[in-house]
Amino acid sequence: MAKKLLIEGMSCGHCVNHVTEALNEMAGVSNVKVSLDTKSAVIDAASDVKDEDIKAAIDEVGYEVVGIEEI
Ligand SMILES: [Cu+2]
Repeated sequence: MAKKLLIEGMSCGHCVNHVTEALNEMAGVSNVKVSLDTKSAVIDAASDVKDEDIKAAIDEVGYEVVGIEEI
């Protein structure tokens, strides 16, 4: 399913790359598109990908997921 992640802490293209890589490394996550303008990411997540695991992966690279919406 498609999900939109609201992410705090990104300030430049490097941040976008860090977040993009962290999401791409997750099993079951594909079609990662991270936007600095809207401080968000859109991903396709397999049904067994847990929101808490997404939050942990983003936290690990230094950013914070403040919201996850199904879209
Ligand atoms: Cu940056």
